[in-house]
Amino acid sequence: MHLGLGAFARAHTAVFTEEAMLATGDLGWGITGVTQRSDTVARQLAPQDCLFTVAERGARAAPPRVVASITEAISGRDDPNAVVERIAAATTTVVTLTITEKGYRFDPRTGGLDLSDDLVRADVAGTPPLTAVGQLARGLQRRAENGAGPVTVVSCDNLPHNGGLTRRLVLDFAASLPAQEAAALTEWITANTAFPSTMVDRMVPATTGSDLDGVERVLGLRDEAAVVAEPFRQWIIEDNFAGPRPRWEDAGAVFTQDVAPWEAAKLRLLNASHSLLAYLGMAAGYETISDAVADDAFRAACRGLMLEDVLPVIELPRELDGGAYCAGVLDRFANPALGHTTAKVGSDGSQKIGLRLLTTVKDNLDAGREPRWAALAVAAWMRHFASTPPGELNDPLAAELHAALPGTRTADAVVPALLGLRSVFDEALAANPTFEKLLLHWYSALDSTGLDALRKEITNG
Ligand code: CS2
Repeated sequence: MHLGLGAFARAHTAVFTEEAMLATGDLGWGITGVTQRSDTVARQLAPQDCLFTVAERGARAAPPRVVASITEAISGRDDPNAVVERIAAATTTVVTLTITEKGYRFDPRTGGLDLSDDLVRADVAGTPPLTAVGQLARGLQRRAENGAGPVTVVSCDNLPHNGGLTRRLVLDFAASLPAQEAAALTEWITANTAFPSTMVDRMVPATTGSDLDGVERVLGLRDEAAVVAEPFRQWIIEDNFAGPRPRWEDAGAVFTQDVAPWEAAKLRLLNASHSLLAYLGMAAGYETISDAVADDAFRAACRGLMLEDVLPVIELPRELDGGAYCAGVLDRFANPALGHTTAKVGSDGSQKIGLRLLTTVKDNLDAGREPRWAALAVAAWMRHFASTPPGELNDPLAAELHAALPGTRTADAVVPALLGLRSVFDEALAANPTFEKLLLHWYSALDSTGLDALRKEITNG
């Protein structure tokens, strides 16, 4: 099973699974993919027997390939009961997830399930579940009733400790059920499931019409479900499974006891500088990440963020050379053939900022250092937020955050107002004078001093 059948899942998880089957000859695997909020991908895949093309873009791109590891695509929105049934089937031994940060519906203040969320409440009350956590919990409950045996839930989203987080959210859901049900489900989950953490990496932009035309020219067929991706792909998986799984290691995945240092490197170096580029890029009118990273000053800011703010405060995996990793990240951002838009990477900022940047801000402040570049990224997000009409913002908190904004959009009005949002900044961080000073400085630089002065300041270090 795969929950969240977007472009990323097709270009990553489905490819690893197919390669594992090809490498081992064990063709017994197949993925039932579930779309979450929209049924588009399920509708695109169904009439083409769930076959789809992965077209790599950039230097050393492999020729397009047709991937066959998805065997069924269903719309979770339209048929939630089918999702529950499939999770509960004895033939399902692994459920992978790419549902994006907001799909987890957790409360960043507690790290637990957001029980004030309307959809979560409806799922707990017993309507056919529409949230991923509700589908998982109800599927596991049915599995227990069916005696369908152990299952592993594998989160593949850019969240720290994604396995432990997913487990906690499912257990929070279970605990909200009536007492007897709650006890039975909690006990079953404890005895029959594993929730390994994973780090996934592949840049996968949204597919455009011209991507589909390009694939059609090579393939000779119209593939409505084709995806484009960079050649690079990586999957680090905690070796903690409750039952059978595809031999993903034969497809290049790495199994390890401790994913945390890999997650930290990916999220706090790559994803954090991706966000920095997205917001600086949008401020300067760049449409793509490759255009933004070609701006010398913006590239220098990314380097500053990674080398000065992040590397000194994280613990890298032994196998990873920090400097080489950062250089590799900048090279990948520069891929001109990918067309990864700043708008896409900049979407859902309220969900990403905390995970990607604020831990780095705190770690530096705790060590008595100024997190200059991480603060620049947060200020650039604030500016993007305050200068874009709520209707044009792609962010689940757009309305809430806009309601908190003052009429005047100057740095000294906007920065304190957004720092007051407890769904993004905790109290201690919001009250930190060094952080606020940095935000005020960078916000004004972006807003009133102008981009050329900002570029000069960045370049001068
Ligand atoms: C990006 C990620 O959209 C975003 O927020 O930072 O999707 C990024 O491309 C992937 O995590 C790369 O593995």
